[in-house]
Amino acid sequence: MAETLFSKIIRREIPADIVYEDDDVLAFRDIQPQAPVHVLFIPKRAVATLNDLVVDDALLIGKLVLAAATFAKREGFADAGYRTVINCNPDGGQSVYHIHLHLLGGRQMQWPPG
Ligand code: DGP
Repeated sequence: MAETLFSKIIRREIPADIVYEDDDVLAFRDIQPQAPVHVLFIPKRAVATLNDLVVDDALLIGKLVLAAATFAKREGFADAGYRTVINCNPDGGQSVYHIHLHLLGGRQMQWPPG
């Protein structure tokens, strides 16, 4: 897959407001926040889209979700609630082709999202 700017963020070649990191996952604040809290959780091993996942990636994707929940608890808004989103391809609104989980919190979310 073609490298994206998220690989440069992982390598600290471009700046980002990094808020969480473990061996497999990095998280940083979205540059265009859609909520008071808007953090992107990415695997350090790049996968382009949800469509490219294979069974061996299941643990990695689980770790993204767990990292988001851990962050929400740590920041104190887990009980109030939040939304997680993974966009896929153009109709899903994906613009960066390094899979990422959006964590949105700090306000009431609406449904349907539009
Ligand atoms: P998506 O549309 O699901 O592919 O989300 C990509 C998100 O990435 C979008 O909300 C804006 C964010 N983004 C794009 N470029 C940068 C960047 O250079 N830094 C940060 N922190 N976020 C970025």
